Amino acid sequence: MTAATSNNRPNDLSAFWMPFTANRQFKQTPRMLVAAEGMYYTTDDNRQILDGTAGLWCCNAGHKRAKINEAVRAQLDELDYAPAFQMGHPKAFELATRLAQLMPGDLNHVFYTNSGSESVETALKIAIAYHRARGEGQRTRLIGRERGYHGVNFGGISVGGIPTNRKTFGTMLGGVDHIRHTHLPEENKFVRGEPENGVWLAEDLERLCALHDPSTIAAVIVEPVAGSTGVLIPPKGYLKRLREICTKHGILLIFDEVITGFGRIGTPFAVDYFDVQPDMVTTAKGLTNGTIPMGAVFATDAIYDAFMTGPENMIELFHGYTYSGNPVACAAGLATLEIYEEEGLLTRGAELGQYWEDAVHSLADLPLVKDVRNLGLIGAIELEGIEGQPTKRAFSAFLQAFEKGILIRTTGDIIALSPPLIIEKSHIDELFGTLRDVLKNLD
Ligand code: PXG
Repeated sequence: MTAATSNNRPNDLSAFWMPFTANRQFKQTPRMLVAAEGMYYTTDDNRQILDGTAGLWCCNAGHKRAKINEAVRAQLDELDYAPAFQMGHPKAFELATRLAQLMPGDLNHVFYTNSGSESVETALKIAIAYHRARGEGQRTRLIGRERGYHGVNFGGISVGGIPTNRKTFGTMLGGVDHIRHTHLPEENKFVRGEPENGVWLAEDLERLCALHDPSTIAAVIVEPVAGSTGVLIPPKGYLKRLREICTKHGILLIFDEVITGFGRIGTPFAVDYFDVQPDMVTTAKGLTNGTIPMGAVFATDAIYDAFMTGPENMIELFHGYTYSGNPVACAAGLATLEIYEEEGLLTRGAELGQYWEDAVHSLADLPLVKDVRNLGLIGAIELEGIEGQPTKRAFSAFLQAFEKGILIRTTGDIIALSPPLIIEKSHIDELFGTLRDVLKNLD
């Protein structure tokens, strides 16, 4: 096997089993990124690719940010690693305090993880343990939603609702059920922003409460805006109604903000945008601008306090990761938050939102476009699939877009866009100009 240098195409691609990738197809015609700066990636054949997806929804401040890089370098020289259990280091506390200040309401406690998937597992476990700590140990059921994405671990795929991510992996966690998804393709076609129709979809939670008895349900987890499934914007009032039903039945509400967190929809969190206060929030991605893996679960005072009982020498929650609050990740997180604040990035999506919305919807006239959706700096273009060959048309758009110099994401026959929040109007023009060219000529 030949060793690769960062700028040369490796001779052997077989050892790396690539995640969520058509390995055989990719390895026949690899697409390699070797550098990135600002809004652009550089390929190994030295082409500039406009990043329409912020990596995988994570590089919200754009690429190669000097402040983050310097903070990481300095941290490695000062304290590379500190044990995470029964020991601390200053930056973990400093970052948690800053995060808690950024998050509205009384979501004042932060549990560190290394990814969105781990944040989800952590929140689900805390939910069940919280009820038990309060003497409601019968509350063990977890409710997710059809088409939901909550990462790839067993808890996450159990509450998740994307069939391909579940069907080959056995029987899942017990005691999980799903409310229906929020997509109304006929009523809400080509809607700009939040659809007017569909608040009633939240009542589906009452159906599951009646079926299971609400006193057996620990938590409901939803993405405020469903991302991975192809961007589904919640109908107006829907999340508020979910909150009301959860509160009425003593069920915890968890917002999975792995995508919506850190400015994606024009406010720091979806909690701000929708003005709904969940009991826990899961995050990752934008927390460190994608540089060093890190996630964080936010919990309310009430949840944290419920665990702070019993003998003080006892561990209150038997959960955590070797890398929970890793010093290098904390340094990256602190520097990232500084950039967000200095550059006003967490509200930039609101300033640019109208321009972005007009650009996304400018594609609605193309014959293959079946629906267009948007919120903040998220956009989705749903294509007519090719009969009997789902995903093929959108993937071919992805390949052509990459050839023409833009990076987009596809899921099924839906194109999802989520650029770095530093995007300028000229980049939006470039992105949608190129995408129109691609879609116009697509088979
Ligand atoms: N929850 C949500 C809502 C997510 O979107 C995860 C959990 C899992 O995060 P990790 O860090 O474990 O991957 C995610 C991840 C896409 C795409 O293109 C979306 C994700 C990941 C990769 C690609 O839609 N979301």
